[in-house]
Amino acid sequence: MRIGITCYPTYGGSGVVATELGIELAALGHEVHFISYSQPFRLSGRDDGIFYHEVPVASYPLFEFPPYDLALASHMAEVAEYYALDLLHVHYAIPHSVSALLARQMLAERGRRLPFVTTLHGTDITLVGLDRGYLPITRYAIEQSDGVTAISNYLREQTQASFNVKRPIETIPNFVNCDVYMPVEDQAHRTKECTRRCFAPAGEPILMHLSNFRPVKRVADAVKVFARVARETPAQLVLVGDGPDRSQAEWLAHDLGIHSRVHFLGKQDRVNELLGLADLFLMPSEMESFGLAALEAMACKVPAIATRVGGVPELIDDGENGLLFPVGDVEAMAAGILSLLRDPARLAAMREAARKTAQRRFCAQQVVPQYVRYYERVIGEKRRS
Ligand code: GMT
Repeated sequence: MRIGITCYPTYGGSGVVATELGIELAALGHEVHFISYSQPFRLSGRDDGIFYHEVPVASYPLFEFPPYDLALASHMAEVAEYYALDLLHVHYAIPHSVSALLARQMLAERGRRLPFVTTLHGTDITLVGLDRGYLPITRYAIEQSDGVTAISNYLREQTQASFNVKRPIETIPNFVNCDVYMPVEDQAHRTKECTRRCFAPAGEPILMHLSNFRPVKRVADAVKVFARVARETPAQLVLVGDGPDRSQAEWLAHDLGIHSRVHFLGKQDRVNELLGLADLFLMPSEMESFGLAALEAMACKVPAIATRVGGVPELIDDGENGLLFPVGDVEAMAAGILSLLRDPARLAAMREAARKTAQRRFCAQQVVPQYVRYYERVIGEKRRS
C-alpha cells in the first residue's frame, strides 16, 4: 500500500506512535509518505520506503495566524495525487482530520478516492476536543472519517459518550518495538555515555520519569515521591524530557534538599538506552489515555508506579507488572516503592512480568498488523461505496 501519515512531528506521544508506525509499515514493504510541518523527530531522513513532504505555510501581513490547516489540506491532496496514495492516516484529530476531510473532497471533485483514518490519542478528545470552540468541528471530522481508531478502550468509550459519536471506533493500542526497547543487559550496544554507575555510583536504585513536563504529567509528584523514598533509603531520580513544569520540579528538588540525587537530563534521543537503566518508572499523571512511556519502560523490564487513570489499567495490572495509585497520593506511591525495593524477589518477578506484558500484547509484531488489516478494510469499503 501507499500510505500518507500526518502527525505532530516534534512533541508528544501521538507523534512517536505515528512515526514508529510509519517505520514499521515501511519495514513490511509499504510506501510511507509523512506530510507535516517538520520532519518527525524519530526519522533519520534516510529510511528506506519513507518519504517526507514538508508543508509550506506562507505568512502574509494580513494573516495574524497563518492557516496551517489549509496549507496541510492542500499539500495532502497534492501528495496523494502525485504519489497515488491509497489512504491517509492522521494522528490527533485537531486539525489533521479536518484537513484530511478537505483533501478528500478536493480529490473527489477530480474523480479520485482518498479514504482517511483518524487515530485519537487522548488530549485531542479529553482536553482540546471538549473545548466548546473545537467540539463541533472535531465531532464532525470524526463522524466523516472513513475509519477511526482509539489507542485504548477507555478513549473509545470516552469519545462515544462525550462526543455522542455514533460511528464505530476500533481500539488499536499503542505499541513498542520490543527489539529496540529491551532490557539493558540484552542490548548489544549498551549505552557508553551513561551506564547505571553514572547516576548511581554506589549501586543505589534508580527511579526514572520521562515526559514532556506538561501539567497533566504531575512531574512535581514524581519529585515529592522520590523525596519520601530518599528519606528512607539511598536512591537516585533521573528525569528525562523538558517542558513547562521543569523549573517548578527543579525548584522543588532544591527546596526539599534532594537536588544532588535528582538528575535532569532534558530532551534525549535514544530513550530506549536510558529507560533500561532504571529499577522503577514513575508516571504520576493526572490523565493518560494509554501511557506510552510506561509501556516503553516495561519493554525494558522496568515496572511502572503509576496512577489509576484513563487507559492505564489496560496496560498495568496492579501488583502484577506494576503498581497503581490514586492521583496525587504521593505517600502511598512512596510506600509502594519502598516495599518493592525491600523485597528484591517481588521486584524481580514484577520486572519479568512487565517485559512479558509488552511482549505478549504490545510489541509492534502484534499491533502493526491490526493497522494493516484495518486499512485494507477501509480501502475495501470505500471501493464498494
Ligand atoms: O500526553 C502526551 O504526552 C501527548 C499526547 C499526544 O497525543 O501526543 O499523548 C497521548 O497520546 C499518547 C500516544 O498515543 C498516549 O500514550 C498518552 O497516554 C496520551 N496522553 C494523554 O492522554 C494525556
